[in-house]
Amino acid sequence: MKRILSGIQPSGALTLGNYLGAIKNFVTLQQAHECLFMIVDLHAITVPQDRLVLRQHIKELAALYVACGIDPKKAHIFIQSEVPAHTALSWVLTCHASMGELSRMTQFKDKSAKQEETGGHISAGLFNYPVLMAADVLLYDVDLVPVGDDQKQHMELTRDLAGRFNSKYGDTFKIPEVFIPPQGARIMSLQDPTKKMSKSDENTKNFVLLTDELHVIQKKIKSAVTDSESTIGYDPVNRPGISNLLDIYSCLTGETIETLVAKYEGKGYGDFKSELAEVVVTTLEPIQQRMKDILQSGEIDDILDQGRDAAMKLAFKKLSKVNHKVGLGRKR
Ligand code: ATP
Ligand code: LTN
Repeated sequence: MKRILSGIQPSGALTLGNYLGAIKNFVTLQQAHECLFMIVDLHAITVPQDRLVLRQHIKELAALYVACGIDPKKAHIFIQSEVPAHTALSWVLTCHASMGELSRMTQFKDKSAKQEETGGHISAGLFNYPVLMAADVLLYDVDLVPVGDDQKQHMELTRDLAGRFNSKYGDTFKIPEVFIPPQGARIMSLQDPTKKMSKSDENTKNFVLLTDELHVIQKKIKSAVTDSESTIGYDPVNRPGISNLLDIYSCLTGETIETLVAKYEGKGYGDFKSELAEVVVTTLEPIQQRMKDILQSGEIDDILDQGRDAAMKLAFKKLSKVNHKVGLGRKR
């Protein structure tokens, strides 16, 4: 049985992009694999966070995992900061990563530019972000890491660091494969379909949040940017708006793009968007209801305790091996 691990930052309510690019695949993968799903709060603090809001987001993300269909009996759900081995391994890996390779990370370039624009400082944590992500993965002998398209470069770095460590100290880390879903890996912004849908976007019309009120979801989908043509067609380069909406529709219903294009032949954007809005609402309504129930029931703390204990055992073993290989501490 293969081992799968992934994580999401509790940096805000999740978008439809996070759902289609990540969580939906986690739910499928848990059926046949051993899974670990994290709430990566240490990654979230690489940019400023309000402490009370962060705490709230951590709990909500845990509840959302379960509400979306992750079964705590099949998968371990845990909070990254509750397993200290993540930061410990991250330090050792930091000492094996180069400034040059970390400077080339496009997410660092984008996020640091954004911090600069808004007058915020650029933390060293933001620079080291990908090394912490590598530690998250390498602690657990993971086979497969399901992520959206934007995390490809970080996963390449993870593989490089693992390979480098193995050749210096002998076989220590399993080199993980990355799983980018064939569809839904890059859901685009609703108002600017040339950039990815992101939960930290200032313009709330650019994304649908999984927790948005249903009438707000309807409105956001109906006012999504398309183009001046009048047919429903798929051409991501020349017609990114309608193509993005077709991707969302297809991911949610399982109908192929060709089927959808045929289904809407002779119909206009108005009909298409209304029906897509209905599809999104039908998917999200039960998730929202389950999330409320889970938060009210208080069951999430037990789930997170169990997840932490299971993760801690695995992680401690790997960390001890690494420390020994590097020559840290004492020999007993
Ligand atoms: P932020 O905007 O705060 O940096 P994010 O949503 O880009 O956050 P995460 O919350 O860490 O980043 O992402 C969790 C998962 O969702 C990752 O696997 C990421 O690749 C995926 N993801 C994020 N945005 C999209 C998107 N627009 N389309 C598909 N997958 C996405
Ligand atoms: N950087 C990732 C979140 C993340 C992650 C991980 C994903 C942190 N650690 C380990 C997979 C495996 C992102 O999606 N922004």
